[in-house]
Amino acid sequence: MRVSLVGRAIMACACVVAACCLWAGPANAHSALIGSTPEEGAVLTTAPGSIELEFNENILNIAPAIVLRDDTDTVISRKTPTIDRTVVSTPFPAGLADGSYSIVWRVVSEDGHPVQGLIRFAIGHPSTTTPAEGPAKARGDASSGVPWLAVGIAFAGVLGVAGLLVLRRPTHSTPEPDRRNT
Ligand SMILES: [Cu+2]
Repeated sequence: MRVSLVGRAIMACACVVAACCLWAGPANAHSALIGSTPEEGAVLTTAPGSIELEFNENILNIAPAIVLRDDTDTVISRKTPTIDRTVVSTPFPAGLADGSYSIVWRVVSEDGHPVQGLIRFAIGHPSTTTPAEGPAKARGDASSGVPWLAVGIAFAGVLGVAGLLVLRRPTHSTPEPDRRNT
């Protein structure tokens, strides 16, 4: 009975590690943006009440960021957004002038990989000057050591369970209350 429990625990750990490695491996496992307010390229008649980003899977609450810039690349707002499962949002600043704006966002997807992107939009009408290219550089470079955090947590968990199993062994030789009928 106990051997099979230990065996099951080891099997479970092995499965968790295998699943974790497979899961963290492919780059296409990152969370993807599936919708936003404002949308990329939108020309809004009025400013939205909030900036909302919707992803295809839950977002981890690890240093999310939404930065709003105007057409001169000046930062208008840089607040820590709220995460509600797959939706990351932050209030939109009131009283902004018509023109072009850009949003740079960065979140950590459920698989531990950071993802980021750029959304350009305009309120009223696009600015006559084109936005600076600065935010575009933030795009694409999503590589980082963060997946190792998940791998590290998984191995720490395995070591912890293994440690518990080892620690529990000596107690098997001492009589336990539920063994009085053997
Ligand atoms: Cu990923």
